[in-house]
Amino acid sequence: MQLLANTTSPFVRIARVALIEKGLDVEPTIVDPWADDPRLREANAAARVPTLITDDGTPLPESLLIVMWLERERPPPDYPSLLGDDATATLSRAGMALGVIDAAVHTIITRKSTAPVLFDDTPVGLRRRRTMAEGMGRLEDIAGRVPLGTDGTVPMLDAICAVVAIDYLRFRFTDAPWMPALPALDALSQRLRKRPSFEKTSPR
Ligand SMILES: N[C@@H](CCC(=O)N[C@@H](CS)C(=O)NCC(=O)O)C(=O)O
Repeated sequence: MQLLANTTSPFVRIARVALIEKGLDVEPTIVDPWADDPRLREANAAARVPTLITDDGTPLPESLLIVMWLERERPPPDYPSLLGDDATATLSRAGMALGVIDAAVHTIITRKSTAPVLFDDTPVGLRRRRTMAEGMGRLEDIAGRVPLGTDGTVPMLDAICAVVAIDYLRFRFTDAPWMPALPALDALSQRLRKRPSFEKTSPR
């Protein structure tokens, strides 16, 4: 099995955390998706990370498809569930975090193509910023009331996506004045950082 990955992508991190929590600590093969690495091009016409190549050579792109595949290949009770007993709530909260991640990645990528105009100040850029601030605010509200993804000891998809989101925002939008205070999510990130799956995959 091979995981084509880079060290900063939040989508890669979701897949890597899920793989490790399911007991598959695949050493990532680091590729630059922007340099059209031939290994990535061949496996995935979209040339995006993450792309997993399964043991029988089947390429599997898209972070959430990798999670779906894992849930099917390594199901509970033998392996921890990433969805828990209330899958609808878990998926709904994971969706909130994914909206934020998508807006953050879109902003970072589009900045490159709109320079010298700062994409962030365009109407679409402001919309993406609103998504980040509002999405994190909503998640923070939930995380302050109910513990995210603590069905047992292993984090579920909502906690994984929420921590991937906040760590990516802290990494790429350090001290952004428009970001609300996120004490519950910061605490969750600190707590999960003690797990090898989060510690090893921290963006750098
Ligand atoms: N929906 C995809 C998004 C993957 C994605 O956008 N990856 C970025 C890195 S954060 C990438 O490889 N970008 C290269 C490109 O867009 O050409 C997923 O969930 O895996």
